[in-house]
Amino acid sequence: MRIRLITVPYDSGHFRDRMGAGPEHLLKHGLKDRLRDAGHMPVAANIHSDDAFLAENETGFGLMGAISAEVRRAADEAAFPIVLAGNCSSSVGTVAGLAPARVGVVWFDSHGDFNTPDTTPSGFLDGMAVAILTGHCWRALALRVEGFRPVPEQAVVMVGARDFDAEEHARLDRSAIDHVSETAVQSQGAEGALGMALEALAQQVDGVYVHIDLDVLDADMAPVNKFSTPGGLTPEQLLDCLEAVARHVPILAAGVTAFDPSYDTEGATTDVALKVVEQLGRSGTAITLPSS
Ligand SMILES: [Mn+2]
Repeated sequence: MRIRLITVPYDSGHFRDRMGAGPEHLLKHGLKDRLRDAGHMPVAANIHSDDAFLAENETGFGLMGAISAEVRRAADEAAFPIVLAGNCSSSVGTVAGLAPARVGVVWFDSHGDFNTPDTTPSGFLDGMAVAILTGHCWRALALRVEGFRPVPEQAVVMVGARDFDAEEHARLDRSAIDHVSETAVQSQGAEGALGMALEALAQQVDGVYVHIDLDVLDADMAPVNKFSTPGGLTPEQLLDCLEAVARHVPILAAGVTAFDPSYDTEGATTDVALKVVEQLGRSGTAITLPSS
């Protein structure tokens, strides 16, 4: 399979800083060779902002537009797009690039990313990524990302989220987003915990975007960033979950985000991240999108 590795080395508009260092770290640690060894043809496409002054929101939404264009390019060449990004808000660009396909979202993350500008305690744009995707906020800027249409809440399955802000949690409870906890995965296994939610998703969409904020992993086993929390999925559970997704619904694109290599003092997280991308290589579906 042709794989378009789209790297977005930014965190909150900062180039190669903090989680913005993750994408190139994975390339340096042999990501392309691993994919080649598995029989794929990886092509790296590096996204850079040409903003004269880098600013979180302006640069962030500009990057989403560039990601959308790269994902469309992947579809044109029947390649599977994997976006390696500092930020979870990259998801908006990836989903936009898959238009006009009806796209669902499977969202792995220790956080809900479901704040809005009016509920966020931090102001961090990434804490709003799912809210942007589902059309709850930042609508004007999101609609400027070519191809973007809000994803219906009922086409979103959230897996492993365990660290919420109070108002964010209330918003999530009121929404139609399906939330599968890490404890459900741990007690029922990936298929048992996710099977029904994925079947429901498969009924509604042409395929899914799989978002892997690596901090869905248990921080004690694989520290990912300053927001990592203990009690999450083990590496094996995450890989099992990705296999389960692929059994039920075509994976049209994937994103691997939020990895700050400075937290990975033992190399454990790098190892899991490489395995996750390998698993995505096995699971992905390279599609040719109908032209809109
Ligand atoms: Mn996130």
